[in-house]
Amino acid sequence: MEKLMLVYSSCEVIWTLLLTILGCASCLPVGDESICTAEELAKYSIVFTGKWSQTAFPKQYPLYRPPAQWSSVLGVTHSSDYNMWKKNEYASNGVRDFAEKGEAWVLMKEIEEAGERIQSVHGIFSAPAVSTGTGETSTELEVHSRHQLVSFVVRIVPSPDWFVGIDSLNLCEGNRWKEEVSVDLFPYDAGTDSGFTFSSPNFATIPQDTITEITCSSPSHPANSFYYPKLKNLPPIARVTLVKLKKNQRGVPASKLNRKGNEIDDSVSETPLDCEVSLWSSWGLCRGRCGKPGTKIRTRFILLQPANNGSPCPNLDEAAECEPENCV
Ligand SMILES: [Ca+2]
Repeated sequence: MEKLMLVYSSCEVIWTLLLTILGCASCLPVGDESICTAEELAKYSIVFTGKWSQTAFPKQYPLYRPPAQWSSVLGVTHSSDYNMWKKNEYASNGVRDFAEKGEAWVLMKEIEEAGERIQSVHGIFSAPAVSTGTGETSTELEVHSRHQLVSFVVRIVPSPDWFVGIDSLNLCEGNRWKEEVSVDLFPYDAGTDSGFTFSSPNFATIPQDTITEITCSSPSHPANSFYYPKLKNLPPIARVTLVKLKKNQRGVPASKLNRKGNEIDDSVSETPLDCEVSLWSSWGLCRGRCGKPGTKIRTRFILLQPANNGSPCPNLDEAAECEPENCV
């Protein structure tokens, strides 16, 4: 593990395979779903692509301090005896630290312990952080026929405790390894911080809640950064592609990377954002001459500027007839 920490802290080694447990895995109970008779080892490239653009997610899109970006990718190849994280279950302390602060140490310790205790882990992998919402990062990983599942997490930065990731993606299909798998990613809430918006201050959720998917309607609160009541579904906020590498091959085949723009999947999502205004102020004083109708005015202000052809803002002031008071 010392070696593992060192490698991770160097931030340079993209491909790491550090916990290799080959000895006794066969004496563990194995569920039917995890029987893999493919070749023992397979290598994959994994490419994480952010799709967190201001066009796709115009509401409260973080532009400064910090602008929208992604943490490093932290992942593990494992058997069905281990779960890094799971929807509707409680996040481990490690996942909490990673989702809230991008700190990997506790999570790596948990993975190491699972590897030692129940030999459910084959290796850890990590890829560098992504400095923009739409950037890309990649690394390689190795799966084993008894550890054919891939899980990872990437923190959404900035956010209270939000992340994207994959839970137990099976790369084996009977007697063969899958050639290529792409998965659209959507935001999750780790259930450990109650902030509503990307830049909410720290506010621990007590008691801790389970991990939930954030959708355009849940949590159902207009203040939520992903709340788009007119949408049916959020556009994907990221995408991950795993491509099986040939033996001794390093890096992602160019053909797999250069076809962006030709796929419907990669079209740019434009999410309309409607204008939101405050409630009306109370009516102002009635002004006018005695004996004649006067005018009073009330105002409201813009809470959210519209974007991408969302409904424009309505009038921000309104006048009404009234009877002047204290007139001369
Ligand atoms: Ca939360």
